[in-house]
Amino acid sequence: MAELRGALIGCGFFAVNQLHAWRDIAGATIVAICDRDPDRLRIVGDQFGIARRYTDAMALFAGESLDFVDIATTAPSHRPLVEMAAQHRVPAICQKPFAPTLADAKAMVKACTDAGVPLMVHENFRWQSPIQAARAVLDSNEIGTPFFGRISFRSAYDVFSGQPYLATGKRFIIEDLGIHILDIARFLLGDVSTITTRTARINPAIAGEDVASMLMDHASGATSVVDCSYATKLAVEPFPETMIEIDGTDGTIRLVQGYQLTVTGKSGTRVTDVSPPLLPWTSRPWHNIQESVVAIQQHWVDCLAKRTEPATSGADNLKTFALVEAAYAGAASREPVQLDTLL
Ligand code: NAD
Ligand code: 89V
Repeated sequence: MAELRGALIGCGFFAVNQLHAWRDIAGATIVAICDRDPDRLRIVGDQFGIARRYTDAMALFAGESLDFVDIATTAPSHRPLVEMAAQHRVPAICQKPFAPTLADAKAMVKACTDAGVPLMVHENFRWQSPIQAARAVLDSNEIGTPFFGRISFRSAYDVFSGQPYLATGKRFIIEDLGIHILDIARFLLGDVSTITTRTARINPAIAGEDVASMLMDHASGATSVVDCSYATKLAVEPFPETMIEIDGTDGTIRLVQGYQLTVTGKSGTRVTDVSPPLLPWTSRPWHNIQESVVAIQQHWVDCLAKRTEPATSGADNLKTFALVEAAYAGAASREPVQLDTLL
């Protein structure tokens, strides 16, 4: 198959990982980049040797013949850029959080469906190799049917120096990080019917909540707890590891700090090191996230080639995004929220 021609919009903090990953992926090349900030455009264009550069996305779509676009801007620009891609019949990847509101996200899915173009949300955490390893254990039926899960991300890592906008929004941890952890809960235990949420702001220097505790009922009958914190000072900083506990009818899964996976099941107990590999361009502690970027982008290329729906398609991600909206609504009301009222 001919190499796919892609363009990347938004050359900021995280896009650098996406561009490194595109270089590692067979079947696709980034032929043009766009950023409204000329300095970011120059720095990133020079770093990756990409000569075709645009400060305006409309000019990019008009000037290039593209097989896909990779939108790596922050949420306020996602809807106009995805709708622009749909108008030009260009398949689109859109970074998380999908949109500022669920109504925007639904409109984006509709625009792409109506135009007949694939849409994938760059929801990469479920593609981390330790998370994939936990999923593989569930698929093997080693622990039987899961009835309880705890998916946990607790840290005191300074995310604000790399992403200063995270300190200023009214919403913080659920919208930015919790969205990943909620998606992992869906990935491992299936869709959710009800969520109950409590939040807190511990760091007085930020505007949003930095602690969130969520209790969920899954359609399968399983119960899960998703807990996230950026106010948790530990002896050894675990960022950006997600810890997992799953109890099943025939055993248990425990993914603990240091990427150690213990499975107790039908064939006894097995401890495996599921550390993500350190690729030439990745660095600790981010390598766990960085490697998942390669995996999700390769998945996108494979899906385009096979004409199959990506695992984190726009339609799929509405269910994760709805959990975010439901969590904020439930934190405000202190009442459980039914997901079917939102979808
Ligand atoms: P950033 O602010 O560093 O970069 C965004 C870039 O987009 C900026 O350079 C800005 O000038 C450009 N931009 C914004 N609107 C534009 C428009 N309409 N046209 C052209 N350029 C535009 O932000 P970031 O930290 O790189 O985050 C980008 C997105 O990635 C966010 O949605 C964030 O949540 C997400 N993110 C995801 C992960 C992950 O693991 N999936 C990790 C970090 C950040
Ligand atoms: O993945 C993210 O969206 C990042 C971080 C892991 C730092 O929260 O913002």
